[in-house]
Amino acid sequence: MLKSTFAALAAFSIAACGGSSGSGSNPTQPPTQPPVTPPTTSGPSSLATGLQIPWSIAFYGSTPLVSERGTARILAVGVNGALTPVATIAGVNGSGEGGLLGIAVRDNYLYAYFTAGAENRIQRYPLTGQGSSVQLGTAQTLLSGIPSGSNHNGGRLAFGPDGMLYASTGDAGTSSRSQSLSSLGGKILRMTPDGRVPSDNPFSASYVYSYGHRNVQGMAWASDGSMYASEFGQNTWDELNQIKAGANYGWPDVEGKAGNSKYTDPLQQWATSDASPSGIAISGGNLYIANLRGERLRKVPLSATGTASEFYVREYGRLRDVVAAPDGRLYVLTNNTDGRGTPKTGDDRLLSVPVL
Ligand SMILES: [Ca+2]
Repeated sequence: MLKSTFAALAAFSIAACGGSSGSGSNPTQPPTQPPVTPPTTSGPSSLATGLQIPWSIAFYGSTPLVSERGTARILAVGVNGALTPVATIAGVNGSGEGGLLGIAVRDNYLYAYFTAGAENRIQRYPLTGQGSSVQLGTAQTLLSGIPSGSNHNGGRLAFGPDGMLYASTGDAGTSSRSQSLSSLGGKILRMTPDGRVPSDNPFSASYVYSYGHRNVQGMAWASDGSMYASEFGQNTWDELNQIKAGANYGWPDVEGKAGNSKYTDPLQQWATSDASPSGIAISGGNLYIANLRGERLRKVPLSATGTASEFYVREYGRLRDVVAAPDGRLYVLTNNTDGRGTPKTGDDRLLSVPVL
């Protein structure tokens, strides 16, 4: 009985996948039958509309959570696009590009990076409840004193395959911070999930993991453990870097590829008008970059990191974040409601797009 049920399920699943591996080997599917399109290849769709300056996506189970920079809200996105406010993060006080920025979820905690007046701060909150009825418990501050400014606040949070929490910071308008190992600005920081300095960080008793950054807002890891980060240039070159512990990425001494052995050059660089890269994600051997000014999703094959292809150019406006979703798709946040973009009806939105 079990065996026959399994055989029936296997036949169903082969048919549902469209027989792309060769219809001749499957007698239940005639060669003339058009392939069934699995959901992962259907086109872009809006999962949620009416967001106000959304910045970051994280998943609590299969429920997408979205941060809003200006309102300081965390919203849960329901299957029908309903937005349920989970919490308003207390203490958020930012001007310019500051506010509630990156969020991450790990082991029933939500982590948030936000501007609190004269500093940026990282806190975590216990998560309780299920699905869109999730709630936040009492805040625990993991790290404060990250420089803040009206611009270049960094703000992305992500967990690495080593179980450590990484945070990207910006120079907050004072570029000399980036080369100073005593400043938390212009860095990628690495900490334990409860906010301590890991014993194997590259600089003793320091959160600093890499330095010489101007404004990093995207971090992701390949299946082989390699770490990548996107970085905004000033007015010449935006960068995609491979991040190594203790390395110096050059800002403000150099922008883009310098060929100077003191600094680690980017894998690839783009004119700021074509890029302005914020969130990044890795799926299926490719890296995807959400671009603000460039208003496009860019794909970089990890097997050829000096190459790229582009999607949705100027179709959805400015793009702030991209993540690999549990349903196998890419989720993308638009960023058209902060005064720099041209919002269309329904903006800002959370998009679901196929893995391209
Ligand atoms: Ca650089």
